[in-house]
Amino acid sequence: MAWIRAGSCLRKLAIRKTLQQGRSYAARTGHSVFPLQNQRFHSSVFKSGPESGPVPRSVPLSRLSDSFLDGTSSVYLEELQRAWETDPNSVDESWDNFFRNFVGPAASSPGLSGQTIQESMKLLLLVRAYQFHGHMKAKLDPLGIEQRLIPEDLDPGFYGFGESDLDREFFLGVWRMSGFLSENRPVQTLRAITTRLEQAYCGSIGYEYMHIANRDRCNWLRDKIETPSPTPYSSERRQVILSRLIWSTQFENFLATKWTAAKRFGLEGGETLIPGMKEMFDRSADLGVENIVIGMSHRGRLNVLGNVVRKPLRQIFSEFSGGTKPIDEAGLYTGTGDVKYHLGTSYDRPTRGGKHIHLSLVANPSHLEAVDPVVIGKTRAKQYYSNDVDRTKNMGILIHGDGSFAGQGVVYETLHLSGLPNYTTGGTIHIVVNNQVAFTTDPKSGRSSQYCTDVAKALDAPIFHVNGDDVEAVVHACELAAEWRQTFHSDVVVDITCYRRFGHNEIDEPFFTQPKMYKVIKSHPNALEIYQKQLLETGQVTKEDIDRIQNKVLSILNEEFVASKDYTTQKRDWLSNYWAGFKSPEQLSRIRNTGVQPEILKNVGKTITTLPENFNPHRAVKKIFADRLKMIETGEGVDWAVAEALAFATLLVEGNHVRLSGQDVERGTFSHRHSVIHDQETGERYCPLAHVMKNQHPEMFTVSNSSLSEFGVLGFELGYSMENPNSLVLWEAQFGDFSNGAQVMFDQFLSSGEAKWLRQTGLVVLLPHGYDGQGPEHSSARLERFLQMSDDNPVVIPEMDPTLRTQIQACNWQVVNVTTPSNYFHVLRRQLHREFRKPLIVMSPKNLLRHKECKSNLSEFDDEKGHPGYDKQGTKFKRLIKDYNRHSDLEEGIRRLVLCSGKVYYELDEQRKSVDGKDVAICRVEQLSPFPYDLIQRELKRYPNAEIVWCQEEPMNMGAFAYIAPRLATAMKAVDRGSIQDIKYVGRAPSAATATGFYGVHVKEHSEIVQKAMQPEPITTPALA
Ligand SMILES: Cc1ncc(C[n+]2csc(CCOP(=O)(O)OP(=O)(O)O)c2C)c(N)n1
Ligand SMILES: [Mg+2]
Repeated sequence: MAWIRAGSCLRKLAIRKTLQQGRSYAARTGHSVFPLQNQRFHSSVFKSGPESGPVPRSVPLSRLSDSFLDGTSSVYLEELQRAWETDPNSVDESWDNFFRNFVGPAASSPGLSGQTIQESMKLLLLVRAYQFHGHMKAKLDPLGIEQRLIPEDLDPGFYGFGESDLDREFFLGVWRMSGFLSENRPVQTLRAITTRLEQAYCGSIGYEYMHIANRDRCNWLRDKIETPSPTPYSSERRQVILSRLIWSTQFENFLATKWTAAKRFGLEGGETLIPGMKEMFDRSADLGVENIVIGMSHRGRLNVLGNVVRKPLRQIFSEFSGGTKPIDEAGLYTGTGDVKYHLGTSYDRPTRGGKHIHLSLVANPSHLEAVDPVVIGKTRAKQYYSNDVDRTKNMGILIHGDGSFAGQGVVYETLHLSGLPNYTTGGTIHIVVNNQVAFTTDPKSGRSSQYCTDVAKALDAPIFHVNGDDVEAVVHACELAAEWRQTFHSDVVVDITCYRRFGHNEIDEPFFTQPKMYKVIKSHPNALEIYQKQLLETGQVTKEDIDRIQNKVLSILNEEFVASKDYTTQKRDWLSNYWAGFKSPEQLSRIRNTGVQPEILKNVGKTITTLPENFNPHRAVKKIFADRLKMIETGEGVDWAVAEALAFATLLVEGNHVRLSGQDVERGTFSHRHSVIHDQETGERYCPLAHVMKNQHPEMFTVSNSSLSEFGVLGFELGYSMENPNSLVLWEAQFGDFSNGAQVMFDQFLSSGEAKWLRQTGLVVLLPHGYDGQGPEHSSARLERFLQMSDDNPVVIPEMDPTLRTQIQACNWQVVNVTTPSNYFHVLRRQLHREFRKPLIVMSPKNLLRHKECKSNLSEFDDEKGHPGYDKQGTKFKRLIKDYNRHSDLEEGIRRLVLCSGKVYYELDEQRKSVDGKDVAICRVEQLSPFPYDLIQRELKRYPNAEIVWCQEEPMNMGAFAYIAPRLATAMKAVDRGSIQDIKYVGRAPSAATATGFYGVHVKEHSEIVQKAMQPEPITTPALA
């Protein structure tokens, strides 16, 4: 026991020196040992001092005799041993093993040495330290310039072991732990132990997994990591790996020589990503994966497109030469296009194992990491549509940069979706192309964490850091990640530590900011050179083999380059799969009615308003459902929530998938939806819409509360919506203004995705909006922003004839502010009852959810001739609701036409009633964008003498005014009803904040607005120019 304390500093130094010489402790340049301040080792344990006893003579444990065991033994151990001798099953398995190995079956031994126990425990701590911190010593940086501190607990001297102990045998025990400690080799020399630990944990791969709380998962990893000699790759495999690395390297070289000044964000310095990905995909395919959805940013994207996804090289080269825009051709919508390193694509790719795997690379904007949740949502949708219940056939892969992985919040938001029942995809594989720089920023200025991947530790995801110069290590880590994902169905990270050979892009000068790093890079051989040399030296390949592959690759690249000159863009692939038959923005799509047969309405209506017997809802909920049933039975007073549920139910009956997600959407922020109800006694949940049909697929209707994220969840739903057009996918914000946390999704994807990438989505976004005196942060969904992004032309009236109209198709999205339950029903159904898909932004109501006037009759939902809303085409969404007074086609006596949108209508109408304003007409613009020119003109003609007023509750610099004014003026001009100066504005004054925080002020402002809109005298607002 005493000798353990004799571990002096001198001894520590000696042992380090010896081990370094033996290369088993080969510390990397710049490594130094640092004290583990926060480790719980008491330093005195390792101190030498006058009280230290003599160092005992080493006795190999394997030659221990009974006499040795005569030494001191603890009472505890003796008792344990006695118990074991009586019944070996009465002690823990590890002790059983211990005694069997050290004491043998003979029951005569008097006890065990306390020294043996102490040493074993210290060795266990050493093993544990390697499992925890071995990665800190791993050789991860190809450039060798990274300064890392090696934790002190990786030093055997830290535990008191000295040089003389190296060849002494120690008892390590046999533990219920996989890997190193499970091999039934309880006795090993210290040298053997540390060599094994160094090989396992401190080579080209640094493993971080000890943060994972699950023992089985850790054991699985230990099994893989601590195997004594990982099976080396066969020479055939090595040739494949070599060939893949040659493809990766030559691809960049080729682009660099042909287009010297083009930006391509090359992969040079990280070329091993390509063989890594390919091997990962092959392994995944072997393990059952059929579909992979990939998201990645600029770095190496072209290389991935060409070499992994197998986008035809001639097409990539043609795009480099600027020949992307196809010749205008009827029906061939080209949109605005995007730069080549943002485009997406999908292909079937054969795998090494002879299978096929479908790969889709999702188009993405420049905004780093924004595509992450989109990829995950799309993957989840694929799983739904392919009935991939255990989520093993469809997988998402995200490739990140080191700077963006650490810096962008959406990474965290996406990671946190990974384990949620309605969002999980059974694990995403994350690969970080960690080139140790972000544009010009060093890691030390870009993150506070040690690794750029530390964010993933929140998830219990294993993280494999791998030296990007060691292609076989990269391949190994990638394969291991694939195995992890298919085994545990959870996220995993491969962090490829590499470098960036050139500047951020090819025309950028990296020496300006990273002179020392680039001095090293300049003379650093690339990964291919390193691998070739290694294979040649070990005789794995011949020079001829290498030349043959190099020449073959080069000749294919040249052939494709020649072919690219004649390459013409094929008809775009955006209508693939489920989208076949859908119309592009330039093709006419029939306008369909959205009314539903009355019997269907009644039937589904009853189903969704009836709760199972024996279910004990909350008293208030019971009443709500009783009221709902009455609405269906009487056909009167249908409210907002029932209208929405009817839209969902009827779409389900028609075979569509409906998915609504967002914060608290199950009950509804305003306690109006109650789409999931909870038994007050058992806590059981019941979702009426999940039982509209017999044997309805449990996910066919999905409503789900989400994590408290806007960016991540909206992105997820967007990705989900893009997979299959026969789905109504909705995201609801808690309050509309919170959606600005997801602004990138609106700006980069929803409003412009179709134009840039030719991908359609019918995603519905519900944004609670309206001025109720709740203050600046709960009033406005920032309608003006959505309208500002609408691309309908304010000065040109498009074809509005119902049989020829393509106005909505040609526009980027629809923005509505609907005022009746039935119109809400129709606008939702319209999303699917058309031959194209378009995002729909809904300013959804708050106080209208319970407003006594905001009700519809069931007859407004059906398609019965003669029922309200039925016209020549049937019952449809009303883009504009005319005044409810039965005005004829010409009303010369109306002195004012008030145009408005949203719930202010009810307040205006109330005021009109109170002042008996019979000479005022109020029209509701339900669809703000694209602007309903035809219907506006119809109303302008109906009231030829009316003063034209736009009334809104938002401040003048917000709301719809700036959008409406030029379009209304265009409509007026076309029917000779004046110009923009003739538009009168009634609404709040311009303001910095969206609303007042003082309720009294709100009430005053509100009454001024409605009074002004109904005042008998003409309205005098300063004219717009
Ligand atoms: C959200 C966002 N902010 C800023 C940028 C500008 N930008 C483009 S690349 C880049 C550096 C990215 O570094 P890293 O993630 O390490 O990837 P690398 O280029 O090194 O592969 C920056 C800041 C961007 N594209 N997106
Ligand atoms: Mg980087």
